[in-house]
Amino acid sequence: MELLRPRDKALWLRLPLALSLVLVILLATINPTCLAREATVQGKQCSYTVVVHEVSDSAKCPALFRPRHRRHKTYSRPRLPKVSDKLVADEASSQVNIRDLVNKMHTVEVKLFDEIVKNRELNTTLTRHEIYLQKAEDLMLEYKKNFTNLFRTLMFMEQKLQRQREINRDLDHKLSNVMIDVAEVNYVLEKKVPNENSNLESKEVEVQAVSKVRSCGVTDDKARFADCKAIFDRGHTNSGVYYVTPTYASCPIPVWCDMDTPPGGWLVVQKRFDGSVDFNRGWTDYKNGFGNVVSEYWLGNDNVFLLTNQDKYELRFDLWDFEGNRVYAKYNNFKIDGERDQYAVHVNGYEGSAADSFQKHDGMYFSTSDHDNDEWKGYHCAREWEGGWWYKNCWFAILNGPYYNKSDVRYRGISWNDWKHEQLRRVEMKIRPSSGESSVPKTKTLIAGGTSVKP
Ligand SMILES: [Ca+2]
Repeated sequence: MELLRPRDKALWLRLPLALSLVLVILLATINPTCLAREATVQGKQCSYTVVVHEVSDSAKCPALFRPRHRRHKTYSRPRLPKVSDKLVADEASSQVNIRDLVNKMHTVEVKLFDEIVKNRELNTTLTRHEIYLQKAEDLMLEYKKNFTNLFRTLMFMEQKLQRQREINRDLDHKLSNVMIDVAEVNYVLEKKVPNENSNLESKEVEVQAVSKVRSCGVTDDKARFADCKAIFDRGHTNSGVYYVTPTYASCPIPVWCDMDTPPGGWLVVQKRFDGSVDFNRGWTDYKNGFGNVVSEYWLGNDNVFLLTNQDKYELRFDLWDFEGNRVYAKYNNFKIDGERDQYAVHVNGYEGSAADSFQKHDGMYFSTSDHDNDEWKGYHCAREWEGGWWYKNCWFAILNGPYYNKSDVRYRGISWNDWKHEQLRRVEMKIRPSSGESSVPKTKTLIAGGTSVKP
């Protein structure tokens, strides 16, 4: 009984009393009598005793058992009350009902006992499951606690890692600055030819084509300058020879940077002033470039192609005559195509003091003494004018013809028709990243007007 709950125990204890009360009521109903009666039922598990108290006052008995009053004056022998057959039958019937009731009670008792056993087993199972559930809850709490600790540890590690990253970025930045300084010393300042105040005649810096330079030993990308403006922006304001590395080029090439012509940072692609370099050359020479960067040179169509296609560039011509006059023509948009497109020139957006003579060559292919790409059928402009150029029919401006050290010549080799029809003393072509949007048309556009020079 220890496994029974208190409620079950109380029910079990009250059950005989309740059954006794029910039995008394039944007996009082079925067989009322003033006599005390006892009934004892012996069952397997329990015994019951039913007591009906004797009625002390006959007046309280049922009317059936009340003594009859004498109604006659004559005496007659008193008659003893006879037990009627009906009462005998009722008593027998009551005994049978009691036995049936006892049997039923016994049956109910057995069923109740079975239910109690089942309930006890269910309670045992429930208790076991409750224990399991409690253990599971304990494990869950433990896991939750461990997870919380792990999460806090991860957050702490993440914060540490973030701080370490910030430290590394700071160190990388400082290291980069140091490397840039070192690289500038190694690749710019040490290779930089002394400025125009020094003896340039003693220096020789051959023009190099980026397509031919394979091994340069430069590994630090931060030391690469795309053009002279990038060098100028780094604070190098003296004109001279610097090394630039166009996009897609593996090695730097030497160029002359004009830091003096406003606003500075001009990369010179052509320079002539004394006729020391022969410009009457074939396709390959103009493709790769030739001459001396310190003196006269052609930077090379491949180099110019890479430079003018890595960004938006503007082109400037500086022109000097033999009288000491200087003019310029600037084009806000300039680029040339690659070799498979015959280095076609795209130029527009003129401004300057020389008047426009070059935009009339816009869209023209490059021609040399061994490549006739001009528009004049049956005539080879480059061969006749002895220099590579973007000939049309044949030219409005020409800068690569023969150098004549005087202005009064019949066949001019360096000339700008819209300024003056005579040989020029000095000329420079230079490029610089353009600040404006490019408006170079993709199709060839020939500008009418001007004077086309024919032999
Ligand atoms: Ca032709």
